[in-house]
Amino acid sequence: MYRIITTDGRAKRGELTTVHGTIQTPVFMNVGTVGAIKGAVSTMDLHMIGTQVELSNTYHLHVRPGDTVIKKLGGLHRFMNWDRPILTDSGGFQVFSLTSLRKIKEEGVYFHSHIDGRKIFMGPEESMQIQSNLASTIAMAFDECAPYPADRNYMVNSVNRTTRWLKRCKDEMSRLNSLEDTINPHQLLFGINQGGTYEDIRTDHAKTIAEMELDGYAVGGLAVGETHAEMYHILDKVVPCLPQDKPTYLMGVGTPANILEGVDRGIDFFDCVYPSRNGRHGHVYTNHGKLNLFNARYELDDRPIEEECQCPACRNYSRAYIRHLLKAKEMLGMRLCVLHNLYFYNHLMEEIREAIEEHRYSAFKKAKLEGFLINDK
Ligand code: PRF
Ligand code: ZN
Repeated sequence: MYRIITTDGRAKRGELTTVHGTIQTPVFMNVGTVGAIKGAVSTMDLHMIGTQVELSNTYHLHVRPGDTVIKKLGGLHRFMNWDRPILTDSGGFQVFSLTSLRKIKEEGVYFHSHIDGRKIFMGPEESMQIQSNLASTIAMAFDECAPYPADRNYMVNSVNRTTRWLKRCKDEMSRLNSLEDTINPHQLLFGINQGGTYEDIRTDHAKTIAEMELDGYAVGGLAVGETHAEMYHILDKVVPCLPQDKPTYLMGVGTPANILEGVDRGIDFFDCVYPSRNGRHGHVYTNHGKLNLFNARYELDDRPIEEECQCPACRNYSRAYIRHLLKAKEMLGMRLCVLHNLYFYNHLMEEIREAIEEHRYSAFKKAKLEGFLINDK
């Protein structure tokens, strides 16, 4: 059940109530592709840094350890010891970005595993069955994220197939949710809008899926090579075509600036590997831009990464110490940077929610964006 608490311009402050608790939106989901946040971050850590939703991947967990194994162990929540909401991506994106020798057919996709090369088939039904076995809170529809750029003819065919796949996802999900041995019979299904940067294909598709009464609506196929201006333009056109009483999700996005702009265009859910990936490389976010802790200027810097930050890294350690850990290749160095970055994103979302509640989002966004530029000049 999704409820809008208040709005400020197009920005929405809402909440989505699920069987695993209520999600305050706008929210940033923390990415744990294989059921673990990269950088040796535990679910105990996630509680400490304010994570609301964990995101895992259908394709990865199907390949290893296997969704049937996870089902036997009580589902993904129990397996990874995380009791708050989990969103699983459908495999639609990962199959296209990770695997080789793919063949896309009407029934689904034939491809080779990126782990051992074995042949796998995944279609809408298989994706729903795997996500039902994982028993995530929110399942994503099986879609094709078309390459960028793709010609118009390719895009029309791809999007039409994604629409037919979505109908099959919906049917299969309602069948699975009514089975006796389903771990989470209340699993939600989000549909995914596609269409690249073709405005008319996008909006036509959005209107079509808007009528399918899904639990939420994602905008996929963005942040795949187009400019930020193109991405924002598509959001300007597409979000108004999606149901206003359902949550929206901008998949795989993005930088703190992208999130501020997405919220401003009515987006409720975000996810991205940036905070964990950058953290593993010693790149940390601050309100004054990103820092590279490998830089020699931090050798004797006794200050925390960010003065006011309440994360476990900033409350206990200096830039100089974390830099030393990174250079000595001690795992703790990476871990502290990832914890700081995820805390930074989660905390940014908290500030965003507060700004919308107080109807000062526009000024808040402007001040944040100006701050981010300071170190990047
Ligand atoms: N589809 C799915 N997952 C995704 C995407 C998509 O288009 C993207 C695109 N940025 C990220 N993750 N299923
Ligand atoms: Zn910090």
